[in-house]
Amino acid sequence: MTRALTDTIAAIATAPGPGGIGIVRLSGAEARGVAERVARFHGDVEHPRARYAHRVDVVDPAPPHAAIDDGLLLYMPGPNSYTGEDVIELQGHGGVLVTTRVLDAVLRAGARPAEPGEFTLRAFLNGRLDLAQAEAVADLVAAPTAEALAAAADQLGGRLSGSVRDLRRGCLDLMARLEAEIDFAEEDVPPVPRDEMRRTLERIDETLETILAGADLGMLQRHGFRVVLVGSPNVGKSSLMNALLATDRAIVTEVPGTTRDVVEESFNLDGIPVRLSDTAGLRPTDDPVERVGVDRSGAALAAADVAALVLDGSRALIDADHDAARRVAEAGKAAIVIVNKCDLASAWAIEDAGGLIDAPVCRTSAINGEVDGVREALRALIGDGAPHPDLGTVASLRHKQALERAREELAGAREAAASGLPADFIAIGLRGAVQALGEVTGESATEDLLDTIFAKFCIGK
Ligand SMILES: Nc1nc2c(ncn2[C@@H]2O[C@H](COP(=O)(O)OP(=O)(O)OP(=O)(O)O)[C@@H](O)[C@H]2O)c(=O)[nH]1
Ligand SMILES: [Mg+2]
Repeated sequence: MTRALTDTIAAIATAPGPGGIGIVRLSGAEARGVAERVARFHGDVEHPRARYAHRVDVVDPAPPHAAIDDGLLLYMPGPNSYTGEDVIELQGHGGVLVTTRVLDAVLRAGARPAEPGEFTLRAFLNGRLDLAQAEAVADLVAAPTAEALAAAADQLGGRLSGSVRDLRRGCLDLMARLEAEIDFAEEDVPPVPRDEMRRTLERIDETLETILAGADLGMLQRHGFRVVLVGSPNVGKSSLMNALLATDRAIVTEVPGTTRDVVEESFNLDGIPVRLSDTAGLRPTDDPVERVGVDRSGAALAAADVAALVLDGSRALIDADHDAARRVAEAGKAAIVIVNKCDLASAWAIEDAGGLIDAPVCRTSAINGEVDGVREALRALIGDGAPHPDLGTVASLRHKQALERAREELAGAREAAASGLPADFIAIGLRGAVQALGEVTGESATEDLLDTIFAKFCIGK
């Protein structure tokens, strides 16, 4: 990705497809000049006024200036714009072709196509947003649940950034005092009292620990996880799928071997998007179609985060159940056992499930819609750490790892302090922590990191 901030970029900012309004956005020093080459103002207007909606005809920049669209032009001069640069929005009719033609006209008038996330990258590079806030823009757009949306809005508002900046400032302050102690040891600079330093380091570490305690839930709210229903034929996997989704998504019949393909759908588990897969019953078979289905069950099991082994409580366990249990155990991932058909008389004691596989067991009656046990078992796998309301939510692995690294570096500093090592040794850990914390908010982000982050954005954002 180029880092030239001097050129003027343009992209369609609205979603592809027909809509009420289609917006082409420009950003850069030439935004206004480019726009004036494709816009004919209504009335006696030569240059657009800042933050004013002008009625314009959008025309081809080349003679004979054929009309393309008519709409509104908005001019947001830098530095008080989204990107910090001069920004122009051309709002026209939201057809796919017309919006594409407006963009084409703007490009021929001197702008270049924006890369994915380049508007937000510029906002970051111009100090309008820090890195964690810029990442929240993408999270906000992609939020799969209300909880993920609230967390992204909170992060965009700067709560996590504020906490991390406070911690970084605390480390920087201590580091500066230690460096003064090192540099002016001969002079009258008093050493930093070690007790006070220890307390400060402890406080910073405790805050980091509190923030990180909510990270797993924060990340799950954003990315969700995959659960696969596996088991021998006819135990009620598809019925469970339908009951959990509260729809008739998967085909259910009394014939063993009904499901052939993997059926996937998402449901909301207390704000966490769960991708649920129903699979073909596992059994040896001569039917070539069913055999492909069984292979696909194996692939779905391999791709899942959690395996749910489904058993039929109303009939004795068969070889295929033992087989399925072995495959789940061998997959080596988090697992739960669902004993289904509990509305019927049980043919075996639920404790026997423990002999099959070491995993939490729940009982269901899919046919009666009684599947809360599955939700509870899945919820229990996640644990109960929750994001701290005042400190902000960690919702990305990148942030989690950077904060964990900061803790490790601080542990080094604390150890050095505890063993009475000279100030230089303590400063090394502090410097590492400052670096790691700065990766969250962007003070110490490398170009490669920025490229990776912004490449995941959509074009026009
Ligand atoms: N009594 C009772 N019957 C159930 C229950 N769940 C499913 N069934 C019945 O069991 C039979 C098989 O259900 P499915 O959901 O198709 O089972 P499956 O595990 O998806 O089967 P395959 O796709 O063939 O592997 C159907 O006749 C269902 O109505 C339940 O909780 N109680
Ligand atoms: Mg099925």
